[in-house]
Amino acid sequence: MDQELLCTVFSQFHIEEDIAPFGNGHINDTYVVATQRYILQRINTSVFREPEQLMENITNVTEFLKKKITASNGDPDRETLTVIPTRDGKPCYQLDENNVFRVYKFIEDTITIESDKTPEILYEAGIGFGHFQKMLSDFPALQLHETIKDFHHTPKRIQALKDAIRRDIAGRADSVKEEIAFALENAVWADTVVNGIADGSIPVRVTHNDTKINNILFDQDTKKAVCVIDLDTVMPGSMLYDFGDALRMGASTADEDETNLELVHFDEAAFAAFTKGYLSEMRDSLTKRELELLPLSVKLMTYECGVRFLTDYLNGDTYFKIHREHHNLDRARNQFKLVMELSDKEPMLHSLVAQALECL
Ligand code: ADP
Ligand code: GN1
Ligand code: MG
Repeated sequence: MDQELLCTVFSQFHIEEDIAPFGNGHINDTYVVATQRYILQRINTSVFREPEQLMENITNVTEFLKKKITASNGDPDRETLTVIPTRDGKPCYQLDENNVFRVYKFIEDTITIESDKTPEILYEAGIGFGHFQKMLSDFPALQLHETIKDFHHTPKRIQALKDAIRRDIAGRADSVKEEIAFALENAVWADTVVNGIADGSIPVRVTHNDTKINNILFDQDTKKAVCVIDLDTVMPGSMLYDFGDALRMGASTADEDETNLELVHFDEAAFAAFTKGYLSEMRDSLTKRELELLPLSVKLMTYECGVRFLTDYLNGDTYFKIHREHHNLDRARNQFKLVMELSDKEPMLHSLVAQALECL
């Protein structure tokens, strides 16, 4: 976007300059000006249709977290996001229908991890997401707006795939018969979590719903998890979505974009490390059923993501940003390779969960 326009947008936010007298000079008048860095984000309004509801969720959740962080002697400006309101007190600035902006305080001295996922980082990420969920365990989940309806409703994602196959807008269905067959054959266990939520055997909690490891800021020196970010999809859901989605990417030996499937494997050591960190925060809150379903949740979220990529490919790449022609197909294949491995590894993952519980 144009720099001048960005400056105009930024000037709509309530930014306080801190200017104070400084030093003991006898001649000049000396002041120190404290400056703070900020994050300015344009909200993707084609994905998030109700940005005001989305910002209401984020404001409520971060204010709730700030109280908890302060009560435990943490730093509320560092351990959760700080929404900077506009000059007229709104949580976002609407330039026009498609240009809605928000500002957060920049959290300094942190890094995000893209591909360098060591077991130590996975352990810290488990603590980070587990702690986030634990702090929100008494937030009234049903007060949150559903910012994307049925976001992790896997059967509806399968239905969307079937609709895309039937419409075949981009004329690609014939060329991906194998991937379509894989997706539809595996659909049998895909309703486990939504059914559990519907019959009450899986509790509804506040969930993040997009727990990529790069949605945690880590301290640049200690590499400890500092802050969970990217709160656009915070909604009522199951913790299984967050656990599974974090390991979908976190425990893959390759990036989601990797096309050489020989390099794509599910790494049990990464799973064990994340699980230990996550359960160190959440073990006392989880039900027996949730614990039982941890291994399946990883396969489920990986499968669901593969289905979403394949659907977008069939729809002519309208949702996920792509950087090359068959990018979404490559991503779907990558995810399905992991699903195949995860089916074989499920018994092993159960024993790793049991081991993690024993160690706590
Ligand atoms: P997206 O939804 O596009 O993934 P994010 O909200 O995750 O957007 O932000 C993108 C990147 O911006 C993050 O990966 C992180 O590097 C950086 N970032 C976001 N918020 C902050 C913040 N408050 N302080 C420092 N860096 C941030
Ligand atoms: C999107 O925005 P980002 O990259 O954090 C998507 C996730 C997918 C992910 C796949 C709102 O996340 O659900 O798992 O891509 N977010 C949304 O990489 O659809
Ligand atoms: Mg992000």
